[in-house]
Amino acid sequence: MKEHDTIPYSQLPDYSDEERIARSQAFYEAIKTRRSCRYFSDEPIARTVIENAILSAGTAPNGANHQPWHFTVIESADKKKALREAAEAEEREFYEGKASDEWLDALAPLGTDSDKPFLEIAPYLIVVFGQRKGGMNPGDMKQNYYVNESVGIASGMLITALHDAGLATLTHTPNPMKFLNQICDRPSNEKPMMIVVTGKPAKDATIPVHAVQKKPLEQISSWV
Ligand code: IYR
Repeated sequence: MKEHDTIPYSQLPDYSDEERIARSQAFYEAIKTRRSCRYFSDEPIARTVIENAILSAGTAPNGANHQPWHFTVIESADKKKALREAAEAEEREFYEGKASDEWLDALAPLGTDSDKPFLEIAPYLIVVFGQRKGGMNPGDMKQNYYVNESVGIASGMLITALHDAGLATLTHTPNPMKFLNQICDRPSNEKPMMIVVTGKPAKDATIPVHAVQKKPLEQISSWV
């Protein structure tokens, strides 16, 4: 097959409207139980689950199909410790000065602070990188396009796949997070976008009530 050939798009099942409504409803029921979790169990999780979720993320729509992402899964205790130390140092600066009062007020209902024990407790920290340069093939150094959008969508799909496998996640974004390149041994043209902390919730995990309130359909959509 050559680069410009086409193949039929024939993989979508032809559901009835009724089936589509039932399936979309069931999906909503499942995804609305997703929460950002800040209390993890250290129970191990099979590596294949994470690999499958990354494969799912890798199917995301993206610029020119360059697939401008890389996922580093941190499982070693030493690396987790190094990441926690670096992230907490940034977070201390954030909470103790860098963040505006308005920002701190907005975070108050979540009860977050600079202490991030989950970074050492959770079995996996998936660090998501966006590649400014790359292309389809290993070694390519072509310009990539819509990197933020592409990696944002892929990260959403990663989180959705992990949730579907019954795992809790937290998107964690210390700022700045360039230290992740060194910990993950990634080149400097890759931009760390977020850490997806992954595992089972701790037995006594709680979530802030603030996080449960979702905007109703009328507020988040309009039909024209
Ligand atoms: N990165 C910090 C602060 C933080 C910022 C936002 I916006 C949040 O929704 C949550 C936290 C932290 O992780 O504590």
